[in-house]
Amino acid sequence: MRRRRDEGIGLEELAQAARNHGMPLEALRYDITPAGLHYLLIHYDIPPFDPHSWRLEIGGHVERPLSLSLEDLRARPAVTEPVTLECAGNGRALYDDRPISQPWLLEAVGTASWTGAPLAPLLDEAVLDGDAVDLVFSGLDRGIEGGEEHAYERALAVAEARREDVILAYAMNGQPLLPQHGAPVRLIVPGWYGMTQVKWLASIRSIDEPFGGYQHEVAYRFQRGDDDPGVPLDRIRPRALMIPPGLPIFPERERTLAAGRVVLEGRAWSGGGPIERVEVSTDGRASWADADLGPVLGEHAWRGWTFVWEATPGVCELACRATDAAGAVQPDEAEFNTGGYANNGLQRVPVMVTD
Ligand SMILES: Nc1nc2c(c(=O)[nH]1)N[C@H]1C(S)=C(S)[C@@H](COP(=O)(O)O)O[C@H]1N2
Ligand SMILES: [Mo]
Repeated sequence: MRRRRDEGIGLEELAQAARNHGMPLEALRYDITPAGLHYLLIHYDIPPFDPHSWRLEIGGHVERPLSLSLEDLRARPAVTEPVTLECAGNGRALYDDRPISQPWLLEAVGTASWTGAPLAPLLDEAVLDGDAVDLVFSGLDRGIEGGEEHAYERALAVAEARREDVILAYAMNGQPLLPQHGAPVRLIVPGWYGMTQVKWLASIRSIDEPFGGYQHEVAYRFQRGDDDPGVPLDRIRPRALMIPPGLPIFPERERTLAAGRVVLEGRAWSGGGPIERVEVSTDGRASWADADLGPVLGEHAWRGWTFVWEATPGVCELACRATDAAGAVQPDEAEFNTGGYANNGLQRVPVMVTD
């Protein structure tokens, strides 16, 4: 089931959009997104769980399987880190042709301060077998997708899972995880798109061959056409967003502002390294100038930027563009792919400037 942009959205997509809200772009003003404003993506239903009887099982190809309670995890040394999460489907509804799924515009992003136990020491305790290839993270939630019933599961290669900033998080912004964000415990893999950040974690299984689950083999692949086997999505591509300036017009959400000095502000992030440059255009992408970058909040958190604009009367189109430390630059338009993923094409904000 596919839909063209000029066909608008249908009730199935509205059902997803009503469950899974985005972050209103004005919330780009906060370094750390208040939990209630952070975007949400839940494929199936929020599963029931009891924090007192919840256990995390670590097993499969390991020498010493572990079974941990929430108290066990909380008793371990903790790490707190600001991490920007973005859904791989962010921007999907802006492609000319897309699959029917979550119809994001640009708002599937947020940055929380996540606290949890680093995963690597737990893997050391369990002692992975020498033949371990992937670790499979299973959620408590189940559903049917592509006609297959399954638990939500994603895997990581052993070396990636052992990175010191990969944590099993039990707190978000200093509070226990909310049900919708994966309580009691979720995986956080800084730099990777959202599908990796398994919520409602139930088990971690060490396996001796590459994982072949649905969310790897069918979903979350960048495929240029139906015959292209594609490659799995992994790290977040660079993107800058701005807070749409001026006043919104209800319900169209067009913008209007008075001529004069306007401070544009926004955030930029990338899973490919820290943000090194943000450029802004106020003339429909004819010319670009550098924005001022704000402080670095953390290696895997978005970076604030500001740009002073002398707005003159008329209709104009604003845009912003990020470059990361690896030299990756946001494209004008992202490349079509059948899943509607990784659309980091430029945000364009038409504004009516009045006298
Ligand atoms: N168990 C489970 N984990 C999951 C999901 C899910 O549906 N089930 N959705 C994933 C996707 S696609 C995204 S983008 C992020 C969203 O995390 P958030 O809702 O806390 O923002 O969670 C990921 N983890
Ligand atoms: Mo996602």
